[in-house]
Amino acid sequence: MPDATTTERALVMGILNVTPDSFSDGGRWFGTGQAVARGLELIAEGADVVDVGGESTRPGATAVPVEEELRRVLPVIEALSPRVRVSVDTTKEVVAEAAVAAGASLINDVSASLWPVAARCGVGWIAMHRLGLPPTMQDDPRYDDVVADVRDLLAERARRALDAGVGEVWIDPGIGFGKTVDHNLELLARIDALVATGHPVVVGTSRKGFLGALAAGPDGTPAPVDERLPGSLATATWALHQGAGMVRVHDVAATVQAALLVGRPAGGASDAGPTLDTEDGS
Ligand code: HH2
Repeated sequence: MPDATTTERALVMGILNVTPDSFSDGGRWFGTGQAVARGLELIAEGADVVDVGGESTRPGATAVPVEEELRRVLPVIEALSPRVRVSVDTTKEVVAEAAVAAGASLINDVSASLWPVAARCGVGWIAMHRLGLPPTMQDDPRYDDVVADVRDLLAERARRALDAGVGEVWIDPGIGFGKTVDHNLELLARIDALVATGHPVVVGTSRKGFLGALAAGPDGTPAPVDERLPGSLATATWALHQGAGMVRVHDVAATVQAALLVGRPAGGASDAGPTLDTEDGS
């Protein structure tokens, strides 16, 4: 399976929400068959990791019982994990453990608290920052210094995970999780500060609300989710340019193209990739 050190470009994690209520694609891949088919599409588009989640974390989302979350994600993980690296997007210990038994090798943890499970199961762990919980996290979030606060919390969690024996620890600023538009932009402008901790960094901006707000129409209506690809791609590219090792996205093919460009050495084509001369001379 590829990792950040062996591929020529940063990694692209494709989002697979097996939920009826996710903010951008809720209900589209809710059945197991639909979800597996979508996962195969993400693989065909070039996803290095497919992130399977059975509980929406969008602002205002309600919690899903364990049994229901297991029912949603396990068959999808079993079907996809022989073909691609699978992460499980969960905050529940029981779900994380069962997902690993079903084939997941990375725990994507928006609560930044499941490192003991990752240590016990011998898998990788993503620690994401959030302030508050989904039902209320967008109600007036405040920080002393958002970049320093997020970086310090993540560095502390990463250190604990490494001390506990987790071999692969990623950190993620948690764009949109208890953050205003300005907080998100400040964090995006300082991804380099997270990279400087020495831990590999994941960033997820794909189709998120702040992109809709920034691209609002003249009457202030946010751009709809299916019109947020330009902002999604721009912010993913921006994060990669500052050294992020992985981006979590809905639009995998477009992001893989961006990742290839950002990874290309300045001043010419790399030996490893296709040349920049094309048949149509462009
Ligand atoms: N964002 C979401 C969910 N999981 N995990 C990481 N590591 N980083 C993120 O930024 C992140 C995440 C929210 O996006 P999405 O999965 O598309 O929506 P929903 O939570 O509504 O299912």
